[in-house]
Amino acid sequence: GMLAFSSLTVPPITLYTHTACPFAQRVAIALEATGLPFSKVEVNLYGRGGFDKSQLRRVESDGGLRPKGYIPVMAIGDEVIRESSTCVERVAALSATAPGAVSLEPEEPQLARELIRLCDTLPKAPQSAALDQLLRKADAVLAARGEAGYLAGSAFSVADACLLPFLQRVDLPTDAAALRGYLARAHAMPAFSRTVVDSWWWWW
Ligand SMILES: N[C@@H](CCC(=O)N[C@@H](CS)C(=O)NCC(=O)O)C(=O)O
Repeated sequence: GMLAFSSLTVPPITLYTHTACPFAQRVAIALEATGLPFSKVEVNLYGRGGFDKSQLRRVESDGGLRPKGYIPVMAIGDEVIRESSTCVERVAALSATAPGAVSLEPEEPQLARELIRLCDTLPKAPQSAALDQLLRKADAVLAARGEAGYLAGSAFSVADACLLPFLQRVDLPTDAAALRGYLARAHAMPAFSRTVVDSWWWWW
């Protein structure tokens, strides 16, 4: 029936993005890590011409959303969604059922949710008590897992996809050895390194 069919096929995925945006980068990392095929549309956020905000707003309204003109926006066939952590969760749900996809579902969902929430509520500043708390927490979690662990278990998950763009942009505490080791390992992973560019926006 329809259900069996839809769980075996994933409609075309398009990510409306900008290389410099940490939120869009979350979704790009998640998609890369699953191995699901997707295409990217680079949005000309602050100018006119090319695929600019007016076109992005049209994608949003065609998908039944009140247009905001923010990236990331993700289309899965006719379904249009936004908010980076929601998009990453949706990619994880797809990854759990699509044949051949690498699953991004976390082994420790509660911890994943907590880390993502801490990251989503960071103040827009390069340094803050909240950021320090997140970095300490991530370092402690990774230290307890040993050399090969990830943020929410022994495998790469939604938590890694959501936190890495931010971990990449901040100064890590000198004594956060586990976190530093983790970031070095992440840079060696194509799913992350493909999304890392020379010049990026650090604010959020
Ligand atoms: N809460 C949103 C934040 C997305 C966001 O802030 N995107 C920025 C780029 S990094 C944007 O599209 N800004 C458009 C603008 O400032 O007009 C999410 O998680 O997706």
